[in-house]
Amino acid sequence: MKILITGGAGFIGSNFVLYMIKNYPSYEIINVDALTYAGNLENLRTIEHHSNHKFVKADIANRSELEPLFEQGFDAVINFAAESHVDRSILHPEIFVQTNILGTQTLLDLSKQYHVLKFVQVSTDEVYGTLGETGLFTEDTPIAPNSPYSASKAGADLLVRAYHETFGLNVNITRCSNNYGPYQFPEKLIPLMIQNALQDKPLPVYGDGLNVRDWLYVEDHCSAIDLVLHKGSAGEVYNVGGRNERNNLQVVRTILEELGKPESLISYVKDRLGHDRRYAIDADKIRHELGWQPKFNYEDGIKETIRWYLGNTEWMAQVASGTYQQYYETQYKDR
Ligand code: NAD
Ligand code: TDX
Repeated sequence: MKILITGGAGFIGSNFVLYMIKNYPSYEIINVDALTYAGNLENLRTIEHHSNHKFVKADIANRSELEPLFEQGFDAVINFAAESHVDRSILHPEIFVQTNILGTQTLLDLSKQYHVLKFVQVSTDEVYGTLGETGLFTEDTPIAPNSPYSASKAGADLLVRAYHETFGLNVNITRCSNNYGPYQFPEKLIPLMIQNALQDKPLPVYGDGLNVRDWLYVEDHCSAIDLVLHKGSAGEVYNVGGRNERNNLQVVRTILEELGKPESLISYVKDRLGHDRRYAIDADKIRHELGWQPKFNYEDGIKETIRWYLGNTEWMAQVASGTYQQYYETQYKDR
Protein backbone atom coordinates (compact mmCIF):
# COMPACT_ATOMS: atom_id res chain seq x y z
CA MET A 1 0.00 0.00 0.00
CA LYS A 2 1.09 3.56 -0.69
CA ILE A 3 -0.44 5.96 1.83
CA LEU A 4 -0.53 9.72 2.15
CA ILE A 5 -0.61 10.72 5.82
CA THR A 6 -1.17 14.38 6.58
CA GLY A 7 -0.22 16.02 9.88
CA GLY A 8 2.29 13.25 10.53
CA ALA A 9 4.66 15.54 12.45
CA GLY A 10 2.02 16.37 15.09
CA PHE A 11 1.11 14.43 18.20
CA ILE A 12 -1.25 11.69 16.95
CA GLY A 13 0.00 11.76 13.36
CA SER A 14 3.62 11.07 14.37
CA ASN A 15 2.54 8.29 16.73
CA PHE A 16 0.54 6.82 13.84
CA VAL A 17 3.44 7.03 11.36
CA LEU A 18 5.73 5.26 13.89
CA TYR A 19 3.00 2.65 14.50
CA MET A 20 2.57 1.99 10.75
CA ILE A 21 6.30 1.71 10.03
CA LYS A 22 6.55 -0.81 12.88
CA ASN A 23 3.47 -2.86 11.95
CA TYR A 24 3.51 -2.58 8.13
CA PRO A 25 7.19 -2.22 7.20
CA SER A 26 6.45 -2.80 3.51
CA TYR A 27 3.95 0.09 3.19
CA GLU A 28 5.17 3.27 1.55
CA ILE A 29 4.30 6.36 3.58
CA ILE A 30 4.33 9.91 2.27
CA ASN A 31 4.01 12.23 5.25
CA VAL A 32 2.78 15.75 4.47
CA ASP A 33 2.88 18.38 7.19
CA ALA A 34 3.08 22.19 7.10
CA LEU A 35 5.21 22.18 10.28
CA THR A 36 3.14 24.77 12.11
CA TYR A 37 3.99 25.43 15.77
CA ALA A 38 2.49 21.96 16.50
CA GLY A 39 4.53 20.01 13.95
CA ASN A 40 7.92 18.70 15.01
CA LEU A 41 10.28 16.51 13.00
CA GLU A 42 11.98 15.47 16.26
CA ASN A 43 8.94 13.21 16.78
CA LEU A 44 10.07 11.22 13.72
CA ARG A 45 13.79 11.12 14.52
CA THR A 46 13.85 7.31 14.90
CA ILE A 47 12.62 6.77 11.31
CA GLU A 48 14.54 9.66 9.75
CA HIS A 49 16.40 7.35 7.38
CA HIS A 50 13.70 4.72 6.86
CA SER A 51 13.39 4.00 3.15
CA ASN A 52 9.57 3.67 3.26
CA HIS A 53 8.92 7.02 4.94
CA LYS A 54 9.20 10.24 3.00
CA PHE A 55 8.48 13.62 4.61
CA VAL A 56 7.19 16.52 2.50
CA LYS A 57 6.58 19.99 3.92
CA ALA A 58 3.32 21.24 2.42
CA ASP A 59 0.04 22.89 3.36
CA ILE A 60 -3.10 20.74 2.89
CA ALA A 61 -5.03 23.82 1.79
CA ASN A 62 -2.56 24.51 -1.03
CA ARG A 63 -3.63 22.55 -4.08
CA SER A 64 -0.56 23.33 -6.16
CA GLU A 65 1.76 22.00 -3.42
CA LEU A 66 -0.24 18.76 -3.16
CA GLU A 67 -1.09 17.93 -6.75
CA PRO A 68 2.40 16.72 -7.77
CA LEU A 69 2.21 14.25 -4.87
CA PHE A 70 -1.22 12.94 -5.89
CA GLU A 71 0.09 12.41 -9.42
CA GLN A 72 2.18 9.52 -7.97
CA GLY A 73 -1.09 7.75 -7.01
CA PHE A 74 -2.12 6.71 -3.47
CA ASP A 75 -4.11 3.75 -2.24
CA ALA A 76 -5.22 5.71 0.80
CA VAL A 77 -5.20 9.17 2.35
CA ILE A 78 -5.41 9.59 6.13
CA ASN A 79 -6.02 13.17 7.21
CA PHE A 80 -4.67 14.08 10.65
CA ALA A 81 -3.57 17.61 9.69
CA ALA A 82 -5.54 20.23 11.58
CA GLU A 83 -5.44 23.17 13.87
CA SER A 84 -6.30 21.19 16.99
CA HIS A 85 -6.41 23.39 20.08
CA VAL A 86 -9.77 24.71 21.33
CA ASP A 87 -8.28 27.71 23.20
CA ARG A 88 -6.41 28.86 20.09
CA SER A 89 -9.65 28.60 18.08
CA ILE A 90 -11.23 31.09 20.48
CA LEU A 91 -8.36 33.52 19.83
CA HIS A 92 -8.05 32.96 16.03
CA PRO A 93 -10.95 31.06 14.42
CA GLU A 94 -10.02 31.92 10.83
CA ILE A 95 -6.99 29.60 10.56
CA PHE A 96 -9.24 26.75 11.77
CA VAL A 97 -11.63 27.33 8.87
CA GLN A 98 -8.71 27.57 6.46
CA THR A 99 -6.89 24.39 7.48
CA ASN A 100 -9.65 22.19 8.85
CA ILE A 101 -12.38 22.94 6.29
CA LEU A 102 -10.62 24.19 3.16
CA GLY A 103 -7.66 21.87 3.70
CA THR A 104 -9.94 18.83 4.00
CA GLN A 105 -11.93 19.88 0.93
CA THR A 106 -8.70 20.24 -1.07
CA LEU A 107 -7.61 16.73 -0.05
CA LEU A 108 -11.05 15.31 -0.89
CA ASP A 109 -11.04 16.91 -4.30
CA LEU A 110 -7.57 15.61 -5.17
CA SER A 111 -8.50 12.16 -3.82
CA LYS A 112 -11.50 12.11 -6.14
CA GLN A 113 -9.53 13.35 -9.14
CA TYR A 114 -6.66 10.89 -8.65
CA HIS A 115 -8.87 7.90 -7.76
CA VAL A 116 -7.68 7.33 -4.20
CA LEU A 117 -9.20 4.05 -2.98
CA LYS A 118 -9.83 5.08 0.63
CA PHE A 119 -10.03 8.41 2.49
CA VAL A 120 -9.93 8.36 6.30
CA GLN A 121 -10.81 11.58 8.11
CA VAL A 122 -9.51 11.73 11.68
CA SER A 123 -12.22 13.64 13.47
CA THR A 124 -13.18 14.17 17.09
CA ASP A 125 -15.95 13.52 19.60
CA GLU A 126 -16.13 17.32 20.05
CA VAL A 127 -18.31 17.58 16.92
CA TYR A 128 -21.17 16.15 19.04
CA GLY A 129 -21.03 19.08 21.47
CA THR A 130 -21.48 18.41 25.16
CA LEU A 131 -23.14 15.78 27.36
CA GLY A 132 -24.90 16.31 30.68
CA GLU A 133 -24.27 14.11 33.73
CA THR A 134 -25.27 10.91 31.91
CA GLY A 135 -25.28 9.34 28.45
CA LEU A 136 -22.71 8.62 25.76
CA PHE A 137 -22.04 9.92 22.25
CA THR A 138 -23.01 7.36 19.59
CA GLU A 139 -22.49 7.71 15.84
CA ASP A 140 -26.17 8.80 15.66
CA THR A 141 -25.81 11.67 18.14
CA PRO A 142 -26.61 14.92 16.29
CA ILE A 143 -23.64 17.10 15.36
CA ALA A 144 -23.74 20.19 17.64
CA PRO A 145 -20.27 21.74 17.93
CA ASN A 146 -19.70 24.52 20.46
CA SER A 147 -16.23 25.92 19.72
CA PRO A 148 -14.76 27.30 16.49
CA TYR A 149 -12.42 24.27 16.56
CA SER A 150 -15.20 21.70 16.78
CA ALA A 151 -17.35 23.65 14.29
CA SER A 152 -14.49 23.52 11.77
CA LYS A 153 -14.02 19.77 12.36
CA ALA A 154 -17.78 19.26 11.94
CA GLY A 155 -17.67 21.23 8.67
CA ALA A 156 -14.89 18.95 7.45
CA ASP A 157 -16.86 15.82 8.44
CA LEU A 158 -19.87 17.03 6.46
CA LEU A 159 -17.72 17.57 3.38
CA VAL A 160 -16.25 14.08 3.74
CA ARG A 161 -19.79 12.69 3.91
CA ALA A 162 -20.81 14.75 0.87
CA TYR A 163 -17.88 13.46 -1.23
CA HIS A 164 -19.09 9.94 -0.47
CA GLU A 165 -22.77 10.65 -1.21
CA THR A 166 -22.17 12.83 -4.28
CA PHE A 167 -19.04 11.39 -5.87
CA GLY A 168 -18.87 7.90 -4.41
CA LEU A 169 -15.47 8.47 -2.76
CA ASN A 170 -14.74 5.60 -0.35
CA VAL A 171 -14.54 7.45 2.97
CA ASN A 172 -14.52 6.78 6.69
CA ILE A 173 -14.67 9.21 9.59
CA THR A 174 -13.27 8.37 13.02
CA ARG A 175 -14.42 10.36 16.06
CA CYS A 176 -12.10 9.76 18.97
CA SER A 177 -12.13 11.09 22.51
CA ASN A 178 -9.20 12.90 24.19
CA ASN A 179 -5.81 11.32 23.50
CA TYR A 180 -2.76 11.36 25.75
CA GLY A 181 0.75 9.94 25.40
CA PRO A 182 4.22 10.80 24.07
CA TYR A 183 4.85 13.83 21.81
CA GLN A 184 1.72 15.80 22.79
CA PHE A 185 2.26 19.54 22.53
CA PRO A 186 2.23 21.19 25.98
CA GLU A 187 -0.73 23.45 25.24
CA LYS A 188 -2.99 20.45 26.01
CA LEU A 189 -4.05 19.59 29.56
CA ILE A 190 -1.80 16.63 30.44
CA PRO A 191 1.60 17.78 29.08
CA LEU A 192 0.92 21.37 30.17
CA MET A 193 0.26 20.26 33.76
CA ILE A 194 3.31 17.94 33.77
CA GLN A 195 5.51 20.73 32.45
CA ASN A 196 4.24 23.32 34.97
CA ALA A 197 4.42 20.90 37.91
CA LEU A 198 8.04 20.03 37.08
CA GLN A 199 8.85 23.75 37.18
CA ASP A 200 6.78 24.34 40.36
CA LYS A 201 4.57 26.73 38.38
CA PRO A 202 0.80 27.09 39.09
CA LEU A 203 -1.44 24.52 37.36
CA PRO A 204 -4.25 26.53 35.69
CA VAL A 205 -7.50 24.58 36.14
CA TYR A 206 -10.39 26.14 34.22
CA GLY A 207 -13.64 26.85 36.08
CA ASP A 208 -14.47 24.33 38.82
CA GLY A 209 -12.21 21.61 37.36
CA LEU A 210 -15.15 19.20 37.10
CA ASN A 211 -15.40 19.04 33.30
CA VAL A 212 -15.10 15.43 32.22
CA ARG A 213 -13.03 14.01 29.35
CA ASP A 214 -12.85 10.37 28.19
CA TRP A 215 -9.10 9.62 27.94
CA LEU A 216 -7.52 7.21 25.46
CA TYR A 217 -3.85 6.29 25.12
CA VAL A 218 -2.66 7.43 21.68
CA GLU A 219 -1.52 3.95 20.58
CA ASP A 220 -5.08 2.66 21.05
CA HIS A 221 -6.31 5.44 18.75
CA CYS A 222 -3.67 4.34 16.20
CA SER A 223 -4.86 0.72 16.28
CA ALA A 224 -8.45 1.92 15.73
CA ILE A 225 -7.44 3.93 12.65
CA ASP A 226 -5.45 0.92 11.39
CA LEU A 227 -8.64 -1.20 11.53
CA VAL A 228 -10.78 1.47 9.89
CA LEU A 229 -8.20 1.86 7.11
CA HIS A 230 -8.17 -1.86 6.35
CA LYS A 231 -11.69 -2.95 7.24
CA GLY A 232 -13.99 0.10 7.53
CA SER A 233 -17.20 -0.04 5.44
CA ALA A 234 -17.54 2.71 2.85
CA GLY A 235 -19.22 5.87 4.13
CA GLU A 236 -19.26 4.81 7.80
CA VAL A 237 -18.43 6.82 10.92
CA TYR A 238 -16.68 5.06 13.83
CA ASN A 239 -16.50 6.44 17.36
CA VAL A 240 -13.33 5.59 19.29
CA GLY A 241 -12.94 5.71 23.07
CA GLY A 242 -11.95 3.54 26.01
CA ARG A 243 -14.55 4.51 28.67
CA ASN A 244 -12.00 6.30 30.83
CA GLU A 245 -13.98 9.25 32.07
CA ARG A 246 -12.10 11.50 34.48
CA ASN A 247 -12.72 15.08 35.55
CA ASN A 248 -9.86 17.53 35.09
CA LEU A 249 -9.12 17.75 38.82
CA GLN A 250 -8.69 13.97 39.00
CA VAL A 251 -6.21 14.11 36.11
CA VAL A 252 -4.26 16.98 37.66
CA ARG A 253 -4.15 15.32 41.10
CA THR A 254 -2.76 12.10 39.57
CA ILE A 255 0.01 14.10 37.89
CA LEU A 256 0.89 15.91 41.13
CA GLU A 257 0.92 12.65 43.06
CA GLU A 258 3.14 10.89 40.51
CA LEU A 259 5.58 13.79 40.46
CA GLY A 260 5.55 14.21 44.25
CA LYS A 261 4.34 17.81 44.00
CA PRO A 262 1.90 19.57 46.38
CA GLU A 263 -1.81 20.20 45.62
CA SER A 264 -1.19 23.84 46.50
CA LEU A 265 0.14 24.24 42.93
CA ILE A 266 -3.47 23.96 41.66
CA SER A 267 -4.76 27.39 40.63
CA TYR A 268 -8.41 27.84 39.63
CA VAL A 269 -8.60 30.27 36.71
CA LYS A 270 -11.34 31.81 34.56
CA ASP A 271 -13.30 29.21 32.63
CA ARG A 272 -12.85 28.55 28.90
CA LEU A 273 -15.59 30.24 26.82
CA GLY A 274 -18.21 27.73 25.65
CA HIS A 275 -16.46 25.03 27.73
CA ASP A 276 -18.05 21.63 27.01
CA ARG A 277 -18.98 19.95 30.30
CA ARG A 278 -18.61 16.29 29.55
CA TYR A 279 -17.52 13.95 26.75
CA ALA A 280 -17.98 10.17 26.82
CA ILE A 281 -17.84 7.79 23.89
CA ASP A 282 -19.85 4.72 23.03
CA ALA A 283 -17.37 2.70 20.92
CA ASP A 284 -19.56 -0.40 20.53
CA LYS A 285 -19.70 -0.10 16.75
CA ILE A 286 -15.93 -0.28 16.14
CA ARG A 287 -15.59 -2.96 18.84
CA HIS A 288 -18.28 -5.21 17.38
CA GLU A 289 -17.95 -4.53 13.65
CA LEU A 290 -14.16 -4.24 13.36
CA GLY A 291 -13.02 -6.07 16.51
CA TRP A 292 -11.17 -3.09 18.04
CA GLN A 293 -9.99 -3.38 21.63
CA PRO A 294 -7.94 -0.84 23.54
CA LYS A 295 -4.80 -2.27 25.17
CA PHE A 296 -3.96 0.38 27.75
CA ASN A 297 -5.89 1.13 30.90
CA TYR A 298 -5.84 4.75 32.05
CA GLU A 299 -3.97 4.16 35.34
CA ASP A 300 -1.01 2.52 33.58
CA GLY A 301 -1.16 4.80 30.52
CA ILE A 302 -0.97 8.02 32.50
CA LYS A 303 1.98 6.77 34.55
CA GLU A 304 3.75 5.63 31.40
CA THR A 305 3.11 9.05 29.85
CA ILE A 306 4.47 10.93 32.87
CA ARG A 307 7.59 8.73 32.75
CA TRP A 308 7.97 9.51 29.05
CA TYR A 309 7.94 13.27 29.69
CA LEU A 310 10.41 12.84 32.56
CA GLY A 311 12.73 10.96 30.22
CA ASN A 312 12.36 13.48 27.39
CA THR A 313 12.98 16.81 29.05
CA GLU A 314 15.03 17.98 26.05
CA TRP A 315 12.10 17.37 23.71
CA MET A 316 9.87 19.33 26.08
CA ALA A 317 12.36 22.20 26.41
CA GLN A 318 12.67 22.40 22.63
CA VAL A 319 8.90 22.52 21.90
CA ALA A 320 8.25 24.89 24.80
CA SER A 321 10.79 27.47 23.66
CA GLY A 322 10.12 30.43 21.36
CA THR A 323 6.54 31.03 20.30
CA TYR A 324 5.13 28.71 22.97
CA GLN A 325 6.13 31.24 25.63
CA GLN A 326 4.26 34.03 23.82
CA TYR A 327 1.19 31.81 23.47
CA TYR A 328 1.32 30.89 27.16
CA GLU A 329 1.52 34.56 28.22
CA THR A 330 -1.47 35.52 26.00
CA GLN A 331 -3.60 32.54 27.03
CA TYR A 332 -3.08 32.71 30.77
CA LYS A 333 -2.28 36.36 31.57
CA ASP A 334 -5.83 37.60 32.28
CA ARG A 335 -7.14 34.41 33.83
P1 NAD B 1 -1.50 18.46 16.60
O1 NAD B 1 -1.88 19.88 16.71
O2 NAD B 1 -0.52 17.89 17.57
O3 NAD B 1 -0.92 18.14 15.15
C1 NAD B 1 -1.47 18.70 13.99
C2 NAD B 1 -0.45 18.58 12.87
O4 NAD B 1 -1.03 19.12 11.67
C3 NAD B 1 0.84 19.36 13.13
O5 NAD B 1 1.96 18.57 12.82
C4 NAD B 1 0.75 20.56 12.17
O6 NAD B 1 2.00 21.03 11.72
C5 NAD B 1 -0.09 19.97 11.03
N1 NAD B 1 -0.80 20.99 10.29
C6 NAD B 1 -1.54 22.03 10.75
N2 NAD B 1 -2.02 22.77 9.75
C7 NAD B 1 -1.61 22.18 8.60
C8 NAD B 1 -1.80 22.46 7.22
N3 NAD B 1 -2.52 23.52 6.82
N4 NAD B 1 -1.24 21.62 6.31
C9 NAD B 1 -0.49 20.56 6.70
N5 NAD B 1 -0.27 20.26 8.00
C10 NAD B 1 -0.82 21.05 8.94
O7 NAD B 1 -2.88 17.66 16.64
P2 NAD B 1 -3.20 16.20 17.19
O8 NAD B 1 -3.60 16.30 18.61
O9 NAD B 1 -2.12 15.28 16.79
O10 NAD B 1 -4.51 15.88 16.35
C11 NAD B 1 -4.42 15.23 15.08
C12 NAD B 1 -5.82 15.06 14.53
O11 NAD B 1 -6.60 14.28 15.41
C13 NAD B 1 -6.57 16.39 14.35
O12 NAD B 1 -7.30 16.31 13.16
C14 NAD B 1 -7.50 16.44 15.55
O13 NAD B 1 -8.67 17.17 15.25
C15 NAD B 1 -7.80 14.97 15.77
N6 NAD B 1 -8.10 14.57 17.15
C16 NAD B 1 -7.29 14.91 18.18
C17 NAD B 1 -7.57 14.45 19.47
C18 NAD B 1 -6.68 14.79 20.64
O14 NAD B 1 -7.02 14.46 21.77
N7 NAD B 1 -5.53 15.38 20.44
C19 NAD B 1 -8.70 13.67 19.69
C20 NAD B 1 -9.53 13.33 18.61
C21 NAD B 1 -9.20 13.79 17.34
O1 TDX C 1 -4.70 24.83 31.02
C1 TDX C 1 -5.71 24.11 30.89
N1 TDX C 1 -6.56 23.98 31.95
C2 TDX C 1 -7.71 23.23 31.91
O2 TDX C 1 -8.45 23.15 32.89
C3 TDX C 1 -6.02 23.39 29.68
C4 TDX C 1 -5.12 23.49 28.48
C5 TDX C 1 -7.17 22.64 29.64
N2 TDX C 1 -8.00 22.57 30.72
C6 TDX C 1 -9.23 21.75 30.61
C7 TDX C 1 -10.12 22.06 29.44
C8 TDX C 1 -10.75 20.72 29.13
O3 TDX C 1 -11.89 20.52 29.95
O4 TDX C 1 -8.80 20.39 30.43
C9 TDX C 1 -9.67 19.71 29.52
C10 TDX C 1 -8.86 19.19 28.34
O5 TDX C 1 -8.43 20.32 27.60
P1 TDX C 1 -7.55 20.18 26.27
O6 TDX C 1 -6.33 19.38 26.59
O7 TDX C 1 -7.39 21.54 25.70
O8 TDX C 1 -8.48 19.25 25.38
P2 TDX C 1 -9.98 19.42 24.83
O9 TDX C 1 -10.40 20.82 24.81
O10 TDX C 1 -10.83 18.44 25.58
O11 TDX C 1 -9.76 18.93 23.30
C11 TDX C 1 -8.91 17.79 23.02
O12 TDX C 1 -9.66 16.62 22.79
C12 TDX C 1 -10.38 16.51 21.60
C13 TDX C 1 -8.01 18.07 21.80
O13 TDX C 1 -7.29 19.27 22.01
C14 TDX C 1 -8.79 18.13 20.52
O14 TDX C 1 -7.91 18.29 19.42
C15 TDX C 1 -9.56 16.85 20.37
O15 TDX C 1 -10.39 16.94 19.25
